[in-house]
Amino acid sequence: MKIELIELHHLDMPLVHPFETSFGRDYTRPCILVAVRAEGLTGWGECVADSGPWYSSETIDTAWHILRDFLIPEILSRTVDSPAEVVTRFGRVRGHPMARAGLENAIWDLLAQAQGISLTQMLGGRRDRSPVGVSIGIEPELDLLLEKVERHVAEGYSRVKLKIKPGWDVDVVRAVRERWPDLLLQVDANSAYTLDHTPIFQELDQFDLLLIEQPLHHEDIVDHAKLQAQLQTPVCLDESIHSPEHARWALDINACQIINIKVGRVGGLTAMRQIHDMCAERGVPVWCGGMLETNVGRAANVALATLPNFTLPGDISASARYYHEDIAEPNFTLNDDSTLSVPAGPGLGVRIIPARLAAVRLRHLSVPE
Ligand code: NPQ
Ligand code: MG
Repeated sequence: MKIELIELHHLDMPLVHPFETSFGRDYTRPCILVAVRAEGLTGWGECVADSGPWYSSETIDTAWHILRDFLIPEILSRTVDSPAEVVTRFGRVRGHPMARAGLENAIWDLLAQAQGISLTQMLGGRRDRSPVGVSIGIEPELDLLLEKVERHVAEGYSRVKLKIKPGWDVDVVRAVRERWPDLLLQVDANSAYTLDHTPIFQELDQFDLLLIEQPLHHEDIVDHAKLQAQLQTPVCLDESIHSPEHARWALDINACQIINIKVGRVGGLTAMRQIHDMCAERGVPVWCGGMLETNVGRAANVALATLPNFTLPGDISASARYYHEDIAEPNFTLNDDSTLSVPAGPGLGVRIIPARLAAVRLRHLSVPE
């Protein structure tokens, strides 16, 4: 297909509930939606960079720059018939995985639509639903956190992830575990600790957690290997894994027993699938991380999490938990078995509502104009 037009839409979406992690509290969520047009079809991809370099070093503005000045020119007016060609063309660009993923994923949607198949089919997924859980931010008080867990368990989520940081860890996990002895429970530190805190993680061992996510430095694998050797609970890496190579390095030194795959953080659906396959060969489970996506990114997550080695529930909650009015339909709603269904229809299976897109849009670029 000859790529005729590429558009970038910088959005700012008001969140239903503010979300607090060890790096701050957010009331709105920005993103860049990438639209790629060819032969009367439009493919969509979501770039999950944030306004500032908090979770990752990428930002909305770095992604905009890399997309506009380096990635878009690689494929505009060219013929693209497979995602692999896009990955090859982007090979000259180092870093900036979220920017690359936004555009590569839009190409996947476009090519799936052109073939009349779903993104799930194109990826090789064989399920029609993906297991999901809920990620709960740091709350001002323990009672408020317990109320939130209560609400989400009542809604039907079978797995809960708690954000932790020094001073908000062992007591919080103990309180939740005492009240819900059988709940699938895990924690995410977003790099808020060092090896000096090893005794805290050894204390957490008693609570039968599914995993401890990214306890140490955001680029580290060596210290994580030292920590994993002293724990029963599996360490899971998130921030440290930016590519299939990082995943291999981490597994080779036993830095973790589980990997959180975020398609943006690893640079697109092709790299996502490489990491998935390599982990499957080594018997390492993976699960789909979340970045507070709109229904565009959510649809991609639900599709990719149908791959067979996504055996743990993903951070992919129902749409209504994040946004009052999403820019795409249909909304995702929770099934009785704590899953989200893959939408029917080709590609991502969601359609953009142009008036809603315009209402939350801060900036727009169209090439050619
Ligand atoms: C994680 N996500 O697994 C991330 C962290 C995260 C659902 O816990 C704006 C930009 C908001 C980046 C919220 C979840 C974010 C963000 C959370 C990253 O570590
Ligand atoms: Mg995480």
